[in-house]
Amino acid sequence: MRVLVLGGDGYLGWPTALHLSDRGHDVAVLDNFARRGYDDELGVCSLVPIEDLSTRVAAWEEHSGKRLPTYVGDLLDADFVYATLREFAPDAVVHFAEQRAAPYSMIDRAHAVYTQHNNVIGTLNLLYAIGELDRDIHLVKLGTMGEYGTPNVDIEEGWLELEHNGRRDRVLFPKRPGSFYHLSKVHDSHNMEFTCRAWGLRATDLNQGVVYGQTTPQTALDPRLATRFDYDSVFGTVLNRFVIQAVLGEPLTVYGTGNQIRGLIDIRDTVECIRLAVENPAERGEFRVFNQMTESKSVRQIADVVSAQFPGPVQIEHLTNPRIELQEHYYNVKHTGLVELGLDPHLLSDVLIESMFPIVEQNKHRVDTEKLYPTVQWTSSGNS
Ligand code: NAD
Ligand code: USQ
Repeated sequence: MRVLVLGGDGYLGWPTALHLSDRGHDVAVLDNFARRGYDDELGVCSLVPIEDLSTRVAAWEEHSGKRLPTYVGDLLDADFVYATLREFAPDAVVHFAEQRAAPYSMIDRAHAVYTQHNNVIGTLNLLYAIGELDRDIHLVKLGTMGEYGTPNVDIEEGWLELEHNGRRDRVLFPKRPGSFYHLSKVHDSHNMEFTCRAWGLRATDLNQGVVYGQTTPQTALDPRLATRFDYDSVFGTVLNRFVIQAVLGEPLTVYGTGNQIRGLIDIRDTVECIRLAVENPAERGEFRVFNQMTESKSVRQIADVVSAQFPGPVQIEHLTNPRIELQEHYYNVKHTGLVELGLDPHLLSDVLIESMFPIVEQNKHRVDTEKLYPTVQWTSSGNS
């Protein structure tokens, strides 16, 4: 299949492009390098050095014999989006290309507006381009488990069978997200569901949990193929940060009680879930939702696993939670759809965490420890 990967220079987009290419698909990559710009703005960089896109693509061609066409531009530029779809003519578009850090979206008004404008309008431009150029294109879009929040009932895969005052209906599962970033994903989901209903588009919304890990079989082939590994308090995600903090001898920064529970997924399962979604498209007019996570753990449990595996002393520090989020709550998520398509999950294991320690050890001199502590407060509206 011809697959266009939007956000293909990012943490997940790059290894996904390689995985799909490795499995025989004709893959192209689109990105505007906004993510590299946030590094400059925040004064941080990936723990593992990453090459520029042209070097990455050349390295992949050396290893695989396959050339990944690249499209450098912004999803906010509708003409660019239309021109790219016309030229590459994909069967599927995998959409990772959004601002994805909750703390970044909560810095102040300007960052909240940027996040929602970038994410919602970028996706809307894409929906229009697919709607006008080729309604057979399957949109595979990265959503997030955080769209649901932490409701006091079981979380279904996107849809809920509802009975109310003696009548029944199938409705989108109620959403209660916890940041302006997570809200942007809810707005995207509604826009996608509407275009499936109104225009007969086919779309899969992948409500993904927190990703951990940095290596896939393809990125491991050559250091020039490495994907990014974020450690800072804005873009670093919880398990990756705890592994890095352990190696640095810094305390693991558990926010609040640490009893807040999240869905997790290994980066190798992320790329495989995308392949499964691409190769098993939604029907025309169908808005299909999968919960893309493989297990649930509390933040404190994650800290305890990392601490138990690290072969040295580890301190766990409970910080005042900078976020507004429930810290004691029910959490039970249905996530069978991708397993039914063939996913065989890598669950969090001692081996996995142990394999992450050496990567951090090799690169720890690149860490600015001042960037480890949280600076963005959910209760503050910032200086906009
Ligand atoms: P990332 O920031 O590393 O990658 C996103 C890429 O999209 C970047 O390379 C960026 O430059 C590009 N981009 C952003 N806006 C763009 C625009 N307007 N036009 C063109 N390119 C643009 O993020 P990631 O961690 O790889 O996440 C990818 C997707 O997966 C995001 O949508 C995110 O919300 C979702 N997701 C990530 C995680 C996680 O733990 N990393 C978990 C769940 C869902
Ligand atoms: N947390 C800590 N200590 C830390 C960092 C985080 O206790 O040092 C806690 C947070 O308070 C939160 C949980 O860990 O309760 C997860 O935080 P995170 O930063 O790992 O993840 P989050 O902000 O939710 O965002 C990440 C990605 C985002 C994706 C989301 C999936 O950045 O793109 O959408 O995970 S989910 O959480 O399922 O919505």
